[in-house]
Amino acid sequence: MSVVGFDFGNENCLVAVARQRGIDVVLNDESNRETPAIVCFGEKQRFIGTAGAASTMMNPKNSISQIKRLVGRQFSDPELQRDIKSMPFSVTEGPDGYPLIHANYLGEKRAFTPTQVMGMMLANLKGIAEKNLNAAVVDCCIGIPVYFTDLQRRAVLDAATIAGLHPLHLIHETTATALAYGIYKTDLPESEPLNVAFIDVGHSSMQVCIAGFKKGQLKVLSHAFDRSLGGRDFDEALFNHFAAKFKEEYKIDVYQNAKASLRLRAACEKVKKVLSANPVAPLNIECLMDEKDVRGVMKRDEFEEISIPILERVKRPLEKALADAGLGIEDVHMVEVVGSGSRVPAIIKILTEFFGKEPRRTMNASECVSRGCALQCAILSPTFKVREFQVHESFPFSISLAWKGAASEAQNGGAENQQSTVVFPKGNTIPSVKALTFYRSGTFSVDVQYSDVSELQAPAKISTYTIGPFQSSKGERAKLKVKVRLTLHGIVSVESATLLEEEEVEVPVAEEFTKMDTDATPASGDADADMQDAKETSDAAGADNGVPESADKPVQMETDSKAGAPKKKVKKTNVPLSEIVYGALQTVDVQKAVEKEYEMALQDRVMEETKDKKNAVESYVYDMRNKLSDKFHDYIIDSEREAFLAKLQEVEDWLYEDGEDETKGVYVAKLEELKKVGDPVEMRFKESQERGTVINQLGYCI
Ligand code: ATP
Ligand code: K
Ligand code: MG
Repeated sequence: MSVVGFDFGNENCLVAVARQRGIDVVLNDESNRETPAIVCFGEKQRFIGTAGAASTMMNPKNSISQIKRLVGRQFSDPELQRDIKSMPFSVTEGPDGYPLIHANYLGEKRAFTPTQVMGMMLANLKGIAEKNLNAAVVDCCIGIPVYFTDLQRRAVLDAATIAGLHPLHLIHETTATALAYGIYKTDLPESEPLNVAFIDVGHSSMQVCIAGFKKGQLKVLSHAFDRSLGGRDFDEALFNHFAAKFKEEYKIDVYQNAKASLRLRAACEKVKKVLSANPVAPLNIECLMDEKDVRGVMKRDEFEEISIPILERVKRPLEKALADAGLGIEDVHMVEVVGSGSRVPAIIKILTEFFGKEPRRTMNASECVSRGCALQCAILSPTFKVREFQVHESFPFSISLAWKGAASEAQNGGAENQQSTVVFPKGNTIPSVKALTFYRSGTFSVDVQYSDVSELQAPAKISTYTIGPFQSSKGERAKLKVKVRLTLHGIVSVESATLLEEEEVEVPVAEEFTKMDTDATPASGDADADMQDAKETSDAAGADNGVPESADKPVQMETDSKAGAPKKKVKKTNVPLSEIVYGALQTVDVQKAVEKEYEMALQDRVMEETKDKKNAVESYVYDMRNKLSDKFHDYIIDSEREAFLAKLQEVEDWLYEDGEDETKGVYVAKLEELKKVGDPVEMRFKESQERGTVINQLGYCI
């Protein structure tokens, strides 16, 4: 199996692989460690990653970026609405209320879901890993922001499926960073934990994680975030500043021109980076719009001035992380800053003031997430031996189960009797399984929902499960145990429903019973009416050990075969379950997307090979022409040389005219045609080199 970690950034992606000697961040085809998260749709193929970034300026409207902002979100999401305003490509509302991305591809208007586009990018990253490992990559860990909703997490899994990847763990980016920080430390305390605050400021968001480290383990104490505070916001502030300035000074409105906007934004990003190390930065763009060259300058003071609305928001997640961890400033022993967006000096200033100590940069700020992901993958992989290190992850949201009360079931119009209970409170360990007991007389449904949507831009309801049909033997309300799972990826689902029936059976020993159904009776005196219907029975992670009732044995009897005294036993029967996850792709749609991706990848490969073959013809022409006037000169008779040179010229002209856009086979044939003439010349030259003899112009040995 492959051991690979992916940091899928809103701007930059990194791939780390585990080798026996350690973790390496690998280079892409262009020898960069960072791969831009861009897909550029072309006339004949897609350009992804660095190639995509290179095509963006030529083809801004068909260059899709910032996909992390779009996956798993409703079109009406106000954050998405704000984001798409500054995106140069078209995003519209699909029939399901989710965004569709439009691009011209292969000369046609095409629409793609954000999940599909993310799949394209992941496939590209998978290819980078495969080239470096020289092996197929399927198993992996992918970093995700801690604030990703259930739906966003599902979208990442679907994107991974489209890319042919199988994530063993979608790990929170800051947790991956904390893991990469702690696993190599040999001086971690035995008892009192070392508390470290990790702050990641990326392209579009800021995340904070406070973790307590002890020898051999880390415990996440809290997560906090601002979903819309990152490096790009500074670019945008500069962009708006210069756009207004140029409108006045040069009478140009860059907002009306996708290419000019893109160029100005890129220039503003550069200005921001220069200002991280210098007090002043110039901005010059030739021919920005209407053939006008523009000039400007920005001082760091002024930059910080126009960035105040952004900088003011940095403190909030810090305060929240501290409060949720139940720590005071003095309890935070170390502050580590990562993410390239944190290079803005004003951010460091705020962090220093807040924590009363200088934040440190002991980690590789751009690589730590991918390294942590690869480490986590190595931990989960049976093929790797990794230092013993436990990660206790904490879930950032509170999840409830909601249902209509059983009391109303009997009465007419009791729809209002909506009840709910928190199944996984905020801070719950990941992964975890819990069981609830319901007493029902017929098919019923439960909703999985966020307990508190104030921190989220998402509808409260995640999914609905219909449980049934089932038959109670006595015709009364049946007792059902419903198991809910919070997976390693931070996705919640109802996993199984089991009908529990007590029966009188002959059994000799009683000890068999003690291990099951401690929840046999609902708490009758409970003030909360909900508890009549549902009762939490096990809460620790894996208390149920996550062992689902096996599907092929729908009826399980907890009885002993030996005869004995009559005893109450419980018969367990699996109850059918149907699931609706709001906004999630259906399995068939994912499968269709897998097929489409395969087709597009094939088209890309054919085009790449065609380009390679065309290039081979072109370089043969140049190379042979040079050699004919140089080292091959004396190995071909003059008249033949002249003819060959003319032929080469003819092919060169053809490459720029009729042969510009040919199929792979045509280029292969053309190269063969040339080689038929050139190869004998080359052979005579080689033979003479080997023999060290002089050969006359006719190619005969003297
Ligand atoms: P996210 O984590 O939000 O998904 P990402 O991981 O792609 O995004 P990073 O690569 O960590 O983001 O950071 C990218 C941001 O860092 C960009 O906005 C970029 O302009 C900014 N950045 C890079 N270098 C510097 C610098 N020297 N000074 C200021 N900002 C910088
Ligand atoms: K990154
Ligand atoms: Mg990042």
